[in-house]
Amino acid sequence: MAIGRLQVFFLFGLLALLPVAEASHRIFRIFPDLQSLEAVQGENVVDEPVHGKHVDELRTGFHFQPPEHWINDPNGVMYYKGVYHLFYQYNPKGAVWGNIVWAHAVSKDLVNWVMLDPAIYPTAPFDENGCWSGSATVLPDGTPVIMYTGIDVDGRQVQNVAYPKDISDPYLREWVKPGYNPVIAPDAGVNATAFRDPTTAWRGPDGVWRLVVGTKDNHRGIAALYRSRDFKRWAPARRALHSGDTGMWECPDFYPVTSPGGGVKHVLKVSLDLKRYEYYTFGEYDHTTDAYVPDATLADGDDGLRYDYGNFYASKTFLDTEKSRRVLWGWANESDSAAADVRKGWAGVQAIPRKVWLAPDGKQLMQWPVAEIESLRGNHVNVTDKLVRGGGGNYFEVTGLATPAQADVEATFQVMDLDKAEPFDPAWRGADAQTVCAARGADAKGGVGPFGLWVLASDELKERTAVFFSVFKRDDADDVAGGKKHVVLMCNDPSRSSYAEELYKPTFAGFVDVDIAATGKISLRTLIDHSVVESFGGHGKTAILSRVYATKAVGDKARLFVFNNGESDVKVTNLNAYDMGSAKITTDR
Ligand code: DQQ
Repeated sequence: MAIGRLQVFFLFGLLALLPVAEASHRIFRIFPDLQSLEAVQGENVVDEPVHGKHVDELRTGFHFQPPEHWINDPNGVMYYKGVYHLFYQYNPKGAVWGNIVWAHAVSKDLVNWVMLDPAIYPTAPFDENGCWSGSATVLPDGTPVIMYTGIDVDGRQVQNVAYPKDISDPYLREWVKPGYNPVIAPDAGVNATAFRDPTTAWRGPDGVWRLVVGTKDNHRGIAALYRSRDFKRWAPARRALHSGDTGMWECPDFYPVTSPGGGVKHVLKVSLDLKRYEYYTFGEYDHTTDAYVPDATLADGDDGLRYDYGNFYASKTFLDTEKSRRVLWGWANESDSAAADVRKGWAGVQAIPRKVWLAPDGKQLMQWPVAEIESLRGNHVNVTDKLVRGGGGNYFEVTGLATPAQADVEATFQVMDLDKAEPFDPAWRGADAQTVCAARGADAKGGVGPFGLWVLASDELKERTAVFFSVFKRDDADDVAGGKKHVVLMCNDPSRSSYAEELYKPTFAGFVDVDIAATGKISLRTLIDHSVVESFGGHGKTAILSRVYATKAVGDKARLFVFNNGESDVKVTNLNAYDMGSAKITTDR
C-alpha cells in the first residue's frame, strides 16, 4: 500500500519491459523526469518549497530518517554488546530507489542515532548490481554475521555473508565479505530474479543452522528453507518452510514467541511484493522435521493478520537480549509523488520500533512503541471525563500543546449508548476493513462513531487527518467464537489531510478484536510526527501508519481535536497528550 495508484497502474504496465531483476521500487524509473537513476544524482533542490513549505518543516522529528536521500527496508537489525544496530536500504545518490547499499546507524536507546558510513556496498561480482535486504545472526562464539542479497554481475539474486572487520569496534563500522561468496546461489528451477531477503538464522538441536529466503514459483510465494553446519556451505532443505498463493514473498521473518498458555509458537511474516502489504501466521514449528504448521484459524493472504494496516512494509524483528523483548522495525514509504520527493531531497522513514508479543488470548500479536520513545515526552495536557455529544458533527479542541504536529496522544473513549450501534451490513461480511471504512469514512453519520481524533488539523478545519473508531452490531454474534456482539473498526482517513492534490490518500483500516460490550471502552494511541501519523488501537491490537503532507496544518499551525459523528454520546474518560522532543541524529565524522 506504499505506492500511489497511478504508480501501480504504470508499474503493471511496464514491469514486463524492465530488463533486470524484479523489485517493485524500480517503478520510479517511469517518471519522465527520472528516466534514469543517474538523472537525479546530486540534484536535490532542498531550498525550493514543497507544498508551499520549506522542506525542513515537513521532516519528521522523532522517526528515524537520515538527513537526505532515499531509504527503504530495515536490514540486519540487532542488539550487540550494548548497542542497537539499524542497517537499511539506502540510495546514497538521490531521493528515489536505486544504487542500493546498506546504510548503518547505531543507538544506545532506539531513539537517538549516530549515522555511520554505509556498511555494505557493491564491491565484487557477487553484489556488483546492488546490496539488497537481509538479516544479522549472532554466532555462538559471539561473532555477528550479516547475510544479504547481492545482485550479481549476471543480475541473479544470490545470498552473501559479511563479518565485522574489527570485532572490538563497538559500532562495528566496517564489514568484510569473504571471497567464498555467494554462499547461496539459486539452483536450477529457482527463479533467479526473485530469490532474496534471507532471515536471521536459527540453530536446531542437531547443531544445524537454518534460514529462510523469499522466492516464488509463478504466483506461489515461497519461504525457501536452507541448512548449513558452518554458515558457509548451505543446501536447500527438502521442502519449503511454507508457501501461499499470494505472489512473491519478500522479506520473510521467522521467530519464536512465548505462548500465553506456556510453550512457544513460531511467527512467519511475509511481505507481499504484488500488494505491498505484509501478513503473518503463527503456529507449531518442529525443530526436528522443520515442519511449520500455522494455527488452523489463521489465513494466508488478504484475510491474514497484519502488523499494520497502513503504510508499513519490509519489516524485520530482532531479539533484544538486554530487555528480553522482541522489537519490530518497518519501513514507511512516502505518499508524495517521486518528483516532490526529489525536490525535498529525501524519501522514506522507519516506523517507531515496536515491542511485539503474542496476545494473552493467543489470537494475534500485540505491538507497542518501545518505552524509550517516552523519554522524548515533554509538556503534558490532560482531559478527563469530557463528553462529546452524539447527533453528529460535535468536537472539541485539545489545547495546551506547544507542538501538536509533533506529539504523542493516548486516549480512552467510552461509548455511552452501545444500543445505538448500527447493524453490520451483511454485504460487508467477508470484506476487509479497508473496504468498510472506504464506504463509511470519518464524515459518515453513524450510530456509534465515527469518533476519535482529528490530527494535523488546520485553523479552519479543512485540513485534518481522522483516526477513529466505528462500532457496529453483529447480526451473526451467535456464530462468533467468544460471542462478541460488536464489530469495532479502526480507520485512518486522510482524504481531507491536505490541499495538495497529487498525494496518495488511501483510507487505511483494520478491525480491532475487542469485546467492547464488556467495558464500553476503547483506547487509542497516536504518534503524530509532521508527515507520520502512527496509531495503535485496543492497547496495541491494531496498528495503522499513514504518511500525510498537510499544506496549512504544518508546524505550529497544526491543531488537535476530538470528534464524534455518531448518534451515541462518547466520553473521553482520559486523554493524555504530550509535546514530543526531537531525536538526536548525529554523524560520526
Ligand atoms: N527491497 C529490497 C529487496 C526487497 C525489497 C530492495 C522489499 O531486497 O525484496 O531494495 O521492499
